[in-house]
Amino acid sequence: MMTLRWLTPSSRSCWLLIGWLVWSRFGVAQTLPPNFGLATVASGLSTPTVVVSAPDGRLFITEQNGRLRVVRNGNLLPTPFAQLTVDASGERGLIGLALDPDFATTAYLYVYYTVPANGPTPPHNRISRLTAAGDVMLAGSEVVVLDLDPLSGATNHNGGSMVFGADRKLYVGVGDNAFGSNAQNLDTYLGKVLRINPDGSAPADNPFPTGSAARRRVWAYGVRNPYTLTVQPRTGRLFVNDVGQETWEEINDATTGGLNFGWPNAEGMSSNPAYTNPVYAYAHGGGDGVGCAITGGAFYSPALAVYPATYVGRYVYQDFCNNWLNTLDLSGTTAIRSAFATGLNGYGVGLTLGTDGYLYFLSWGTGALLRLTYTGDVACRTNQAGDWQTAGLWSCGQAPVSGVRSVVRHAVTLGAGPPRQAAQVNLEAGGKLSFAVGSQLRLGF
Ligand SMILES: [Ca+2]
Repeated sequence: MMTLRWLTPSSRSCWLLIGWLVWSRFGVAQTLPPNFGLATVASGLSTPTVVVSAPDGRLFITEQNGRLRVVRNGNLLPTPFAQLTVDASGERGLIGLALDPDFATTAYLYVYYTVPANGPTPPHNRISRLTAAGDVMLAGSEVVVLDLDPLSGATNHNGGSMVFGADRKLYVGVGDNAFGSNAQNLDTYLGKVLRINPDGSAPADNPFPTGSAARRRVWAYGVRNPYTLTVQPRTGRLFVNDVGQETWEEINDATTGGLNFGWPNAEGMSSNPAYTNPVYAYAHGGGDGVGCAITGGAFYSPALAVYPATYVGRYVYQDFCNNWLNTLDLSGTTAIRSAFATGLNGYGVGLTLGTDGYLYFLSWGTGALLRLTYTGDVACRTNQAGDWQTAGLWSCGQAPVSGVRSVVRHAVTLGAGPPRQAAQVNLEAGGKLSFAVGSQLRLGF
């Protein structure tokens, strides 16, 4: 087993974690809700760190060693998209990836990786922009966006997560480099969530618009190892999963700029009004709902839901050591946790929503890309306005027709006029029809 240092504060904890992992992998069966399962999409990855879904359906995967890989039509392409030169010691390496909001036209990708030491110059983390030429990087296309602080000898707490906000700014999670005091110092990038323009410059409307280069790019501070960031579709709310030290894993709402999340002076819930508490925190320990490191989170808010409606809108998150997925309902004032899956493949990271409506994550331990499958009802909805009998109208590629054995699980209202001339289909919230695989759908007229 490779190092677990990225997630563990001490060697003592490390051995405790290994104990949990052994217990988890060999003593606990995989449990998932009815009709859910795990499918291995790709294997043979080398310490995968992030998976991102492109609008064309491809999945881009970073490997810690600097390789960027592509999965197309369910196949891991043998030729890497790119091989970056990185320092991959400890938790360093190629550990972040975001696609340009206009990727379909710009072909820009943004990566976060550790530049190796160069003579007396220490290693540091870097954000660069790459340009795709099909399934490989356009040669010579790397443009450095931002170089972060020189790193100390500590190889852990590098963060690396990057997401574009609804404001088209790039948000970047940067770890504290294992020195907690960095997180409260606004004049270093370390221990922060940054907000930058895609060219690396500081937006004028950032919360600290004057001062040092770092200060002008700080969006949120007081974080330890903000391993993953997530933007909620439609609302644009920004959530930060901060890996904790000894006791708590945090999910923080960083939608508002300038917040201080307390590290290293507070962890988990604090009574100090200077610090913003997490919207949810879970304790360290063994079992479902507790763990050692929050390594992924994604809103299940797809264009096309392929899981049951009860999951739509939920925040799904994962723990590295205890191999579970839980969900949060964040729609109210208090986050409501629900159990979901336990005993999953080893050491999950990088939970993300695919454009196909499925959740994906990486098994850091086994080098696999996994898809959370659902084999119950399939979802079918209209993907454009038009005649309901046009097959291309329906996301499932199958025109619902009057017939037998039909199941309608969600009401649908057709526009006025004879069915064949119905020009508008109004769907319920969530816009979904569901019916059993292979059945035909009768619309009730
Ligand atoms: Ca905190």
